Amino acid sequence: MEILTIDTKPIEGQKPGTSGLRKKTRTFMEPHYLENFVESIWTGIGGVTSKTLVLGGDGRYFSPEAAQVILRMAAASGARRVIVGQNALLSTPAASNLIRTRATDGGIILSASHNPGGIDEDFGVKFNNSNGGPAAEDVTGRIFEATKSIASYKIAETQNVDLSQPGEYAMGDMVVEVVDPVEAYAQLMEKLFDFDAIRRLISGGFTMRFDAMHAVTGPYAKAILEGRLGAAPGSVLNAEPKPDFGGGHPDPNPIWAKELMAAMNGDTPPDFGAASDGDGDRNMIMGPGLYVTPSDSLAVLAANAHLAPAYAKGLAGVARSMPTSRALDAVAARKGIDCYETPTGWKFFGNLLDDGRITLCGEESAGTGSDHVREKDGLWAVLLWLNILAETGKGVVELVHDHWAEYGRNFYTRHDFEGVDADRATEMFDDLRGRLDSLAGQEFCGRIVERADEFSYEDPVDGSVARQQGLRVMFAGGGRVVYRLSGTGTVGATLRVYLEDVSEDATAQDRDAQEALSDMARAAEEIARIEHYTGRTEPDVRA
Ligand code: VG1
Ligand code: CO
Repeated sequence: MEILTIDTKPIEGQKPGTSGLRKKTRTFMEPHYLENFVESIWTGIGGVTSKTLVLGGDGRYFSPEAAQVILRMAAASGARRVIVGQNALLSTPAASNLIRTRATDGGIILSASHNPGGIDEDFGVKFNNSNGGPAAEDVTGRIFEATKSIASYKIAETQNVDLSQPGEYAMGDMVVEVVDPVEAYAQLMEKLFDFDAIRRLISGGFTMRFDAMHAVTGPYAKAILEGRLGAAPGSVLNAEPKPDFGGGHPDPNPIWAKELMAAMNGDTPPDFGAASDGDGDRNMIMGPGLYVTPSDSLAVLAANAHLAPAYAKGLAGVARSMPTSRALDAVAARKGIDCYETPTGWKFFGNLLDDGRITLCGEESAGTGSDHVREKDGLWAVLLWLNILAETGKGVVELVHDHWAEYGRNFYTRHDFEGVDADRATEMFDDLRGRLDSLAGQEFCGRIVERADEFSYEDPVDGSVARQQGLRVMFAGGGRVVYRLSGTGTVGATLRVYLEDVSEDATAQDRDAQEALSDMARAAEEIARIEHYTGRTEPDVRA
């Protein structure tokens, strides 16, 4: 095996965002683009010599080729072993689990998550630490610095490794270990939850539909829901992972999970509906005729997690990303446990989980997880829901309505304005940032602003500080508007406007969230002048 040293030059824009580096697939396919970034990862983590890594991803277009490049670069730089999911497939939580249980030095995940796949769509590369979680900001910062000064990279000249069969293969001195992507993950789930109780629920006639959206969770859901738990064959839809996700957005929300929405809102809906995203870390939960917002789902899970064996002792604490609704805070207050508020992105939960401060955490963007891995975990959330339904004997709708009756209801929605002009979006933020201090006391659409600020976060474990994590406007009476720019998009800028209002009105249960938040949406427009800066009057997505 010959090791080549290839001369290269820095490529602009290789700055990891909310969750790794995401770009158009064609950008990743340009000469040296992937190689520069991978070599910079090696630099950012202090080299890979003698290290063991995990490698896998959501199977999107260009993944097989990228996996071979990464293997050849790992071998060239002296890695000891790389554990790869069969056909380079691993869901993000399964990768996190392998990184942890095999005591490795970290891993590389090939995914752009919920973004579409294909040669004209998106690709992504993310490095996770030895704790199984996304690299923290100091590491991504070092990786980015390395991309700006790279002059060469090392790559082995050798045959591709056959990744289609489990087994061990040699690449020079490095071992490539190809593993079944599902097995270890399924075993972990079986340890956390009461599979017998869920099996009894299902054999008693409880029906479900899980939409894998042609993405990575298909094989996991088939093996666990249909295989181990006995859900009827065909309960898992779109179960075969495809490089272009069947041409859809593998994003589990009411807009993109159309088939599931139709089934759950139809005449004979199953008892439970769920979906996951491209890389299997997000979840969407539905009951007959009811979409459970991710923020509500997080709160319901926190309130009831003790019904599952893994959490029977209770939760050490909980956390949510700042824009996530404060429904979780009400549960934490009742339980007398800490509730942390972190910036958007799973990397900020890592220290809290490692330090034992929290057991459960989540984001409004359909991510929920616990200390079992260091990523959000779509199927885990589905199984925890099923475990809770089995224990309580309640249906989804009843459980959610009971929750609102007990804790109050937080109306919540996120409005996304996609592909807006990045410079104009920055101007909008600069303008609003400059006016934050003057907003208190002003009235917008009948609401009085109590306080407004820009969120920054000091990590209580290592003291690191993350600034400029979203502009917040808090109203008297508990309403809130948050503005953020996405760090995962690949075209222009995506403006996210998060709207929340609190209701203690028990009759609010049937109220539509969009309608309940319509004056908040108008206030959000008035405060930030969204139309003036972006030209948009309507969001592209109301999640
Ligand atoms: C989005 C979500 C964020 C999530 C991130 C990665 O980030 O808002 O909550 O952690 O995607 O999720 P942004 O910066 O676009 O708002 V995934 O499923 O892409 O790994
Ligand atoms: Co994802």
